[in-house]
Order: sequence, then C-alpha cells, then structure tokens
Amino acid sequence: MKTLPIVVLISGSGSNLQSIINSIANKTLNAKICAVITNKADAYGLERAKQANIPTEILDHRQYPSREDFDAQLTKIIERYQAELVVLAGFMRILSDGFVAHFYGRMINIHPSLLPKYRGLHTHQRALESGDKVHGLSIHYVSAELDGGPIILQKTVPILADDTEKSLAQRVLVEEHIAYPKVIQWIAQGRLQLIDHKIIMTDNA
Ligand code: NHR
Ligand code: GAR
Repeated sequence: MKTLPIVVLISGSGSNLQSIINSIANKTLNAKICAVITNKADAYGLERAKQANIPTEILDHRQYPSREDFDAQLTKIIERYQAELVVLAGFMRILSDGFVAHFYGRMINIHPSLLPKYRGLHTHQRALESGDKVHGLSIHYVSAELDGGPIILQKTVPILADDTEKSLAQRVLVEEHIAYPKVIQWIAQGRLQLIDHKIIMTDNA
C-alpha cells in the first residue's frame, strides 16, 4: 500500500489536522504529512504539528503586497515538500484563480455546510437563522469558484431546537473528524478520479 504525501493548510485550532494525524498513527490512513502550513503565526494547530514532529511553515499574508504574491510563495513552499495532495483544513484565505488552477484535482477542502447552501463564512449562524432542520459538512475539490468545486462527500447532522452556533459547530466537527481522513484514504487508495470536473469513485479492490 502506497503512502500518500500530503501538506495540510490551517489557520486555527487544527482539530481536523489532529484527526488526520490520529488516523495516520492508528494506520487507518496511509498518508504522510510532509508539512503543516499556516497563514496565522498563533494557530493552535502548529502545536499539534510540533507534537507529532511534523515540519511547520508560517506564511503571514499581511507581509505580501497582493494575494498573487502570497500564493506564489505558498506554491513554492508546497512544491518544496513534493506533496501529491493539498488538504485545506480550516484554512481561511481565499486562493487566487491561478493558484487553484495549478493544483486543480490535487487540492481538497472541508466546508462546514451542505453545499451549495452557505458558501463562505459564518455557516452555522446562517443555518440557524434560516430555521434549517439539518446542517452538515461537505468535502470538495477546490476550484476557482469559492466553495463551488466538485463535491466528494457530504454528511448531515440534525439541528436541535436549543442549538447555539457553538453547539451546532461542535456537532458538525465530530463528523468532520470522521469524514476527512476517510476521503483522504480514498485518494491514497487511488479510488477517486476527477474526469471532466466530475468525481468517479471506484470500489475498494
Ligand atoms: N479558494 C478558492 N479559490 N476556492 C475555494 O473553494 C476555497 C478557497 C480558499 C479557502 C475554504 C473556504 C471554506 O471552506 C477555501 C475554499 C475563507 C473564506 C474567506 O472569506 C471563504 C471560504 C473559505 C475560506 N476568507 C477571507 C479572505 O478575505 C478572510 C477571512 C478571515 O481571515 O477570517 O480571504 O469556508
Ligand atoms: C472546521 O469546521 C472547518 O470545516 C471550517 O473551520 C473549522 C476548522 O476547525 N472551515 C472553514 O470554515 C473554512 N473557511 P479546525 O481548525 O479545528 O480543523
């Protein structure tokens, strides 16, 4: 079984990063995290990476004159690690069209809503305000259209009458931590193909 080299991009707590680290440790995921990259020097996920002896890179977007300059530097760093898959895990910077085109088919994101509902930010609050009865997560290939790329997997969770943004976010996160390593393992197994912007999934041999 081949080991899939990946880089994980984070901006915050990194609980999804942790679930990937744990899945590799317990051998349900055949991947190697070559590096954890962040745009936030204070991201708690950096501590998680260090605990697991994973190299870290901090790229402060405020030090670049434009998104394109930031993305050019990000590309350089990613290529240095020779990863085959770029995993966005709570990464909060919109990526330029050129960057996304360069990594198309090799970059995935986990988004806390049932796409195409609630692209962008504050998804839990928006689902609550709309009076939705279900919410969830989507894992998708990243395309130039924000949160609009081909969807690989979705998982729903119920919205309960007494939910707050926090309680709902937590319920979604529990499912994120199960779903994301699973999808990365599908990719490691070579079971996902992107053909004509559509996802083809083959059975486990
Ligand atoms: N880039 C592209 N081109 N396409 C996608 O689908 C992307 C992307 C970059 C990140 C994650 C996404 C999410 O899952 C993602 C998908 C950040 C913002 C945002 O508005 C929106 C969506 C996502 C991530 N970011 C602000 C910005 O100006 C900054 C917000 C902040 O720093 O708090 O980049 O939700
Ligand atoms: C997760 O819920 C993820 O889906 C979401 O941020 C959280 C990150 O948590 N992503 C976005 O909102 C992307 N814009 P984590 O840092 O603990 O993995």
